[in-house]
Amino acid sequence: MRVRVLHHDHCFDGAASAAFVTRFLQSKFYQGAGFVYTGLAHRADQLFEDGLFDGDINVIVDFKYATHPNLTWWFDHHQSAFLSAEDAEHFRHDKSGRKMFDPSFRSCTKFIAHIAETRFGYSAPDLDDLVKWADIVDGALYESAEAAVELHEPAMKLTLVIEGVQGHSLVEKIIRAMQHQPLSAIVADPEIDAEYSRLRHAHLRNIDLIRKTGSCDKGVIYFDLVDYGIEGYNKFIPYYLFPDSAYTVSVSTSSFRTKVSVGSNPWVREPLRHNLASICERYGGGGHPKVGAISFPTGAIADARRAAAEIREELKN
Ligand SMILES: [Mn+2]
Repeated sequence: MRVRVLHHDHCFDGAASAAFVTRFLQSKFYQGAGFVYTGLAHRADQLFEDGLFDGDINVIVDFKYATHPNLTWWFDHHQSAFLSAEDAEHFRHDKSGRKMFDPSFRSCTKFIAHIAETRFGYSAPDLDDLVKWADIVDGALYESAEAAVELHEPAMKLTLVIEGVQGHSLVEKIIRAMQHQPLSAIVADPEIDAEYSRLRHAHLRNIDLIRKTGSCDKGVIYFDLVDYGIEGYNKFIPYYLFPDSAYTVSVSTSSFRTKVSVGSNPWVREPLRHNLASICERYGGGGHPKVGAISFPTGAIADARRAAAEIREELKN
């Protein structure tokens, strides 16, 4: 038997969710099954191709709902979990008891751990540290912007690798390692350590680049990385550089999308006035109340910049 796990790609919580759900399903439902992993990214065109659901069992974690009849399990915690009102309606009529959604959880990993324990009597104490760090990383619960940017903890090093590495094979290696190894052992793996060293240089360069291209007006940071061909950057760099800011809006582009990223400063004291997922949803994007994004086709840079400019103005109020 083959279990296909579709997870949010290049995301620590997405990888940790895939690792945790594997342990849970292997132990409680599918002993001896082979688990295979596919990373999913938000993009402007079709999100789910039919061929994705090719396992005997198909699981989505930390990513949008799919109405595909071959979808067996689904766990998500994004406010924007449904592509359409029809999808949300489809979910409400689900009778399987295996489609789970709770946007009040900061990480999907913790949500899966909670459901596994409370509904299925499954717990994995050796994964407590993994669950704890997924919550810190996805919930932005770092004590400071310095702690989020300076990469001392193994989980932060792994986050840099997972978010920055090209392709899926190293992410898959990490997902498999997360099921049985402590994070400190995973970062010590020579292949992962080599990628970390490479990406750390890029990270330091990104800090310089955002310092150079970024500006902050009325609490809103803005920068545009389109000309530099950089899509991925540690999302806390802007608050490290502009500690008095409340929001960030940025434009970047990669091989498969042009992206507007919208974030909020986790260390700001005043309550935030805007729901960023709702703002992004108006432009066809989504996310969480405190962080969201919009994907455009690669060539639609002018559209992306226009949306970014509008959102920037809206957030200044
Ligand atoms: Mn998540």
